[in-house]
Amino acid sequence: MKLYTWGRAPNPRRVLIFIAEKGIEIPVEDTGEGAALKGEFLDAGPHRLVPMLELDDGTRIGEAMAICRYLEATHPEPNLFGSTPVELATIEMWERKCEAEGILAAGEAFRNAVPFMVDRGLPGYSVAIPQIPELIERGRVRFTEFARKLDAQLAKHEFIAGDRFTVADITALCAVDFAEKARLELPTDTERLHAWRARVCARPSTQV
Ligand SMILES: N[C@@H](CCC(=O)N[C@@H](CS)C(=O)NCC(=O)O)C(=O)O
Repeated sequence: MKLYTWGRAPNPRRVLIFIAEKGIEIPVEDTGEGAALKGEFLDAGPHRLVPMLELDDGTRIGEAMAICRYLEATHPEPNLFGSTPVELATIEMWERKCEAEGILAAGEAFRNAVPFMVDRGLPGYSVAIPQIPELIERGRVRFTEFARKLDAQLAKHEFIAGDRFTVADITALCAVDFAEKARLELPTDTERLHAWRARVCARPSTQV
């Protein structure tokens, strides 16, 4: 088994933290080459994206959450996706929000701004996708809304999807840390979110 990653890119990091929480050993290959993924990795398909988990029989599983679900099924403890029906649904809801409103908002601000992402406005394409400078500000607005939503949720619970650490916290942390690279700041008045970040960053798994 092998996990393909790319430096500290946020989506592979979701899986790396998940693996560390589970205490699983999986060989990692960094597919980065300069500012892009290596050609031979892209040619092997099918998605032109990392993370990608390759099983011993050659099966390739893409999408961070698909990989994490596979690993949750093969290594059930500690549970990170929920146990009861309501917990499973709540964690899924928050994890999806953290990807859609957090990681993608930060990505919008990042990919449309940095020079090395010229013509790579969206990941995973073999054709040029031009940057759209207007999306930088939209990403900032979306990310700020997201931060306020998490802060309000943290008034009710210690963690994003309830009172224990789950995969939703992993995606939320990767979004918040990635936003920093996109020069998006957490609003100063989101004290609960700042405190949660410090709590989660103290976990050894998040040091990747
Ligand atoms: N929804 C996908 C997103 C994967 C993704 O966007 N990966 C980025 C790295 S964070 C990538 O492969 N980028 C390649 C590129 O920019 O060429 C997932 O959850 O795995």
